[in-house]
Amino acid sequence: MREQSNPNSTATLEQEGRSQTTVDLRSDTVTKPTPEMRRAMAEAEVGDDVYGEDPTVNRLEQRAAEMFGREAGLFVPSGSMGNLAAMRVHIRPGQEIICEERGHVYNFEMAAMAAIAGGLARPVRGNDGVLSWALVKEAVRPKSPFRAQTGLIACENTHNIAGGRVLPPDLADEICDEAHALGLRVHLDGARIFNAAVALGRPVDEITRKFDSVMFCVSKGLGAPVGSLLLGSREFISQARNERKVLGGGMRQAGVIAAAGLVALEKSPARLHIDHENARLLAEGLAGLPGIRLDPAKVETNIVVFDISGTGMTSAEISEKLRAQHVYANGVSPAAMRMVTHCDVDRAGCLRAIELMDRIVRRVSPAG
Ligand code: TLP
Repeated sequence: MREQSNPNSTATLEQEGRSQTTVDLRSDTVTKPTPEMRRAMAEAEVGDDVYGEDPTVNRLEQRAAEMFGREAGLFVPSGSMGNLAAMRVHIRPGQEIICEERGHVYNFEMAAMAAIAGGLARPVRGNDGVLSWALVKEAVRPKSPFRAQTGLIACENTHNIAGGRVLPPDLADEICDEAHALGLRVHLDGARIFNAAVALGRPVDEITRKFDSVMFCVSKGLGAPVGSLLLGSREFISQARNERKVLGGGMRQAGVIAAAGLVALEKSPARLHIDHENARLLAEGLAGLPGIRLDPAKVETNIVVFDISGTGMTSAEISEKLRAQHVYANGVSPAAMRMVTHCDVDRAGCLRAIELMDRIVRRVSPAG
């Protein structure tokens, strides 16, 4: 469990010049390391990881690989770098990458897929972000001298912009089986795979077993300050290690941050259900407000995305009004907003966000 003294402690907030009552729902990336993480960081045994000599990084890579039933793991500074290194290993420049239309690799990674991996996105619209083989197969290019060829299929679980939707394991397995039958590889952006595992009540190795490579983040809901892991076969990871260096991600005494990742991996999954309960609470409260469209039954994990077009305000306007009262939330488009629960917001914070949203959409002044 996360220690009580850490989250948004008055001292920390004062040091940062933030209000004691800030409720930050912008992302689960905003979480601060727990005292246990900070202790582990201070005491971490380190070495030069580019030489493979950092014992703490090695332990994190081995532990992650073991949890996911994989031969090897690679610690990378960010989820974006993990996805990019994987894409550079899997495809040749000029090949297509089939991904979900609102997927992170396509929309939020600065077109690195094209600019640095040489891939052309072939986006497919999923059902609430959920891909199936029936949808993916339509986008697979037949062998042709006139067409760029499919190089990779990239899935996302949970799906961020679709509101933290879980990719059902049978659909994931089918995509992988059918892709493999055609000689295609499948990569999983599992930035929040532990949230999916908790929602499904199944271990991460079971729900990711057929993917050729998996990326997950310790720096999101798991609460570590920095880092992600890329997992796969020994051969894949050895190639990805070279790609990490090409991308400038060869870190030296990275055990200092890997130590927090180890704590996150061992301790944090056990508390993610709290974030899911808070997200559901938030969704149920928001769904009843005038001008907001949202189906709380679809909120399976820690992300709530909702349509605000009926409020007559844009997401930027609502964000600004929220921020003035120390509640932070961002738009995903002018007509939609996202709120993400995590270990540094509690039930009371979510209730406060609902109450404030109620006043904003009803145009009642925050002071009442
Ligand atoms: N997502 C961030 C933003 O970039 C949108 C967030 O606040 O949610 N895959 C998925 C599914 C992600 O949501 C993210 C980050 C990443 C990859 C990239 O991770 P980082 O930020 O570590 O590069």
